[in-house]
Amino acid sequence: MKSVRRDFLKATGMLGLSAFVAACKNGTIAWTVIDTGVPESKGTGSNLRTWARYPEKVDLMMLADRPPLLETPLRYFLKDLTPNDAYFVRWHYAGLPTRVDLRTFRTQVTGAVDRPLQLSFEDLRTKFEPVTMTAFSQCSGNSRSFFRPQVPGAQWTNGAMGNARYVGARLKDVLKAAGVKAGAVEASFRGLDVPPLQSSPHFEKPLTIDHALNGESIIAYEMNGEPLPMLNGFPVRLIVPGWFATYWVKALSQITVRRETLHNFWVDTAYRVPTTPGYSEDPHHPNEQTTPITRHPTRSVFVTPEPSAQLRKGSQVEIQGIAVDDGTGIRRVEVSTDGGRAWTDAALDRVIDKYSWRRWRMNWRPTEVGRYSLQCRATNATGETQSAYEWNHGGYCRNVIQTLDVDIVA
Ligand SMILES: Nc1nc2c(c(=O)[nH]1)N[C@H]1C(S)=C(S)[C@@H](COP(=O)(O)O)O[C@H]1N2
Ligand SMILES: [Mo]
Repeated sequence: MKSVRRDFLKATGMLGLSAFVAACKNGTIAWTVIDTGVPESKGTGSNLRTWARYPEKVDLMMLADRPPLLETPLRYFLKDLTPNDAYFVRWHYAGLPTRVDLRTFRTQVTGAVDRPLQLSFEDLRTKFEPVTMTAFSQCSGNSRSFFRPQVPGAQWTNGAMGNARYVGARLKDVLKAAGVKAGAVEASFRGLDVPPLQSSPHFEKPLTIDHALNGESIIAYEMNGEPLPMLNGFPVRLIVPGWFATYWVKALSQITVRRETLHNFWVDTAYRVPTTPGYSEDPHHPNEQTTPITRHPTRSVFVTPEPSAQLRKGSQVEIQGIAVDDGTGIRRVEVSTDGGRAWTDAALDRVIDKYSWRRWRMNWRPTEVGRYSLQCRATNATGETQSAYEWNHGGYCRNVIQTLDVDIVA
């Protein structure tokens, strides 16, 4: 399969705050397919793996091209914030927005409300108190390629995640402005992307009304000090901190307050996990009871060394990684360099923000030539930690202890 490289006419560039609105007014992106990328290995459909450059993005690992599934290389996780142009991308439908006119774009709030609203980008920026937060997001299928036995679906390694600083309006304030009627049970969220067939369901996800009103979720219009990239939800997206990115609806155009719970493919069939501890089930006897994916379980991931690294005997190595949970707070990260027999505490970097990842590091001097099996294990403030084995048929919510084999050479 031929890989593609995409280029685009950048409408925004590097801008000061005054130019921000003006640039966004013409938030238009022209997509042009030009040139080929460099195939890393062969594959088809959702298992394609090559490098590709999309509009507003650096070269990312492409798992699928239409709709784009783009994975962030590990080296971008060596900083507190993941750059917008390296942030991973996941859309379900090829009919994603590539052009948004801010003069006509609205986020509608309808359903069981006293005053239906039609909010422009400007309304969201100026009529509600701005909230700034750094939050971690991750696809529910992040790291799916490591499940054994293998499971179908996008074969992400560990790069379907990132950490960014957002500014936005509280979802609660927007819902209060509309006046949520008594008896409302859910608010649901839909973006500008359209399904390929009229009969396919819009990508629409619900939160319980209590969750939507808890004051934590925001409708973000700024990401790392810039407008959101088109591929990450320009002009506004929902941020549901501590919860998997499947709820972080991009190009948010419709909020519906509901008296009855939403039922669609995305709620009833996709994005569900077994109701068992650790969402784990026997590959030969999958669990019949499932429940929607929600919060991030406690987890740590190695960032460096990279899986392919060859390190020298006797050299000083700084192992680095990230740890996340649902916002309760990471208390401890331990590292083993001998396949899980002995564990040493890693040093935790400062707390960036409640729903941010926490970075960690540990010095290591390998003394022998050969293969070392590194492992990392995070524990959060409630004592939730990671286990050695978990499996589910969707390949979701992976948080088993990571094992990273590194080769030490003379
Ligand atoms: N409108 C819209 N929002 C969406 C999706 C989508 O297909 N359409 N996919 C969701 C899923 S499953 C993920 S993992 C994240 C990906 O966000 P990103 O592309 O900004 O990293 O967007 C979420 N929000
Ligand atoms: Mo996802």
